[in-house]
Amino acid sequence: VSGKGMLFPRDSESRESKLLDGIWHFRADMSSNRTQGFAEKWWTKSLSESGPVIDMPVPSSYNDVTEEKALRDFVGWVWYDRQFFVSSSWSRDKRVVLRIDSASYYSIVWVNGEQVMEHNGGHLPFETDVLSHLRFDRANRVTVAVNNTLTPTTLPPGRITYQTDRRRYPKGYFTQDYTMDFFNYAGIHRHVTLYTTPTTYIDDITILTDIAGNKGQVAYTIHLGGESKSNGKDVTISAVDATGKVVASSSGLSNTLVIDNPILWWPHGMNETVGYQYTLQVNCSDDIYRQPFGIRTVKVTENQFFINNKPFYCKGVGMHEDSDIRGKGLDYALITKDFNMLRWLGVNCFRTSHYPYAEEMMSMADQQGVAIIDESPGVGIKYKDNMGPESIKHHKEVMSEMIRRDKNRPSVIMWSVANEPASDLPIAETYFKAVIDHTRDEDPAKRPVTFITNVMFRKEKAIQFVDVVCFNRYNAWYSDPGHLEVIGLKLNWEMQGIRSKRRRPIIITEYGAGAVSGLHREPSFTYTEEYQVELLLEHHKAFDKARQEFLIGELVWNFADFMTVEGSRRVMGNRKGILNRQRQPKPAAFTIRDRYHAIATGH
Ligand code: BDP
Repeated sequence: VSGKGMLFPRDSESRESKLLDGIWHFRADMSSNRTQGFAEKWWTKSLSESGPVIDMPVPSSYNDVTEEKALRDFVGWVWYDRQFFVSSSWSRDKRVVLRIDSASYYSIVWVNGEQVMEHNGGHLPFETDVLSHLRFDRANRVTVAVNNTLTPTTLPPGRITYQTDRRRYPKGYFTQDYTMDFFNYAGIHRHVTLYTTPTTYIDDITILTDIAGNKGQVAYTIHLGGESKSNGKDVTISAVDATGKVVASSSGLSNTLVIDNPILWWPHGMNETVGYQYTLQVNCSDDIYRQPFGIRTVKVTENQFFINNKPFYCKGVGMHEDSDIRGKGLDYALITKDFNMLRWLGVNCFRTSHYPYAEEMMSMADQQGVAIIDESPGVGIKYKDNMGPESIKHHKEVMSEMIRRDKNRPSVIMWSVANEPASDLPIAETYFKAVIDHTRDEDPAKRPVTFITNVMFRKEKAIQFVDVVCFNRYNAWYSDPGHLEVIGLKLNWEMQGIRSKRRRPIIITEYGAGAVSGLHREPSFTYTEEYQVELLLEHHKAFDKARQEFLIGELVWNFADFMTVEGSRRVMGNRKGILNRQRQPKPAAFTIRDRYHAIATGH
């Protein structure tokens, strides 16, 4: 992995890109130990020469595109390859970078039979300069091997269990066990891109904004990559507004621009302007890069969350990257529909439960003024062996990668390092102190940091480190199912308890009930559409009381139904969506919509 930066590939006068999306050749290594591909060196020739291949779309999860159960539930190495050409104009005075925006989870990449990259972890990009491996006079081949096996030290963690009792289990019977509640979709989930930069190039840009009176302060730092020993004298910077007008300019690798009477970045519903962004145009002798940014501040006190010094109340949803056929594969139609539904619902905030989402989604949030609690893939950290030194090291690396990718985004108002870990275990104290401290150190903007707990406050060992307490609770669903009358009592008791332990604002990051579209019963009953509505309404009463004091947000679980592992607890996936998996509303969507449109924020 080259350089320090991970700027999103953007074309400019000095940069060109080529998407390698499309139909690739694909083979899952079905050998019993899943290592035939390595023994036979499948990367040395095209996959179609070393055995049978099938068509596989990129980007997409591979699980749901065929009729094979063995592939849907596959655990181990799968292999992808394709050919591509590069124009000879790319052979001179350039870097040619190969970038994969997300492959789940462990990837090795070869170009023309030479290994160029290895990356541990899904949901985050990795890239390297491949120029020296390219051929300009004939076809090139890129081969990607991806392994979805979860181990105690991956994020998310999991483990493989072998059933050895031959009297009861067939030979070779094993399962991939994990505690996270979503299907372990795998494959090349986002774009594969080749892009050029000059040899001396803009490697990284960091932008920090502040507001002083009627001035917006924009502090920037540029990191250049490549041979040149440039001291930055040839670097010029301009801040451009949405109409294309230059509003401030400067030079050098780091400096502060001042914008008079700036238009601030606001989430939806707090101001007439929403999601306003400027562009920082960076020119160095050969390279040009345009980085969008928003001017806004974020601050947390004992009871409140402020954006631009106005109190912010999060009207939110928990989400998933999940849909029919493509699983977790990036899809422009899907994310555009999702943002249209978010606006229709009146949502001003979501959590990237339970992993970093595609940059295309993050950019839509920046533009549309949707605030984001940016969550890492730290989900399912349930056992002691998920919290040892090796896990801490990996979790820190993942946080660094996330921050490197998302640090300039105005939509990101807080980092979440994990969802529902076993934060009652003694080891959790060391673990979360290390990961949370590291996250604070790494974020140049020093955003608030949290993790989401579901542990009872009395047993909680890690909320002492968070800036905002976020908790998930399924009153009248997992506990006391059918008993809506307990919701208010239990929530109040619990929030008071949390406050006595950690005096910070609270966000309820999950609450909800499963409802299968079309199931009805009067009086209501669990899993009917009526029950879901009644459960939400009962929560809202309790929220409205706490909102006067320290409750700064509510996120209903979930935006839409999503796929989970096969099992007796789930009816073809998790049905807590207020939309079904095809993004059509259940009655609960109207309940949330009425509420979110009625709650004014920031005025
Ligand atoms: C919480 C998890 C979430 C699940 C949800 C549920 O954070 O991922 O989907 O419960 O059970 O424990 O619906």
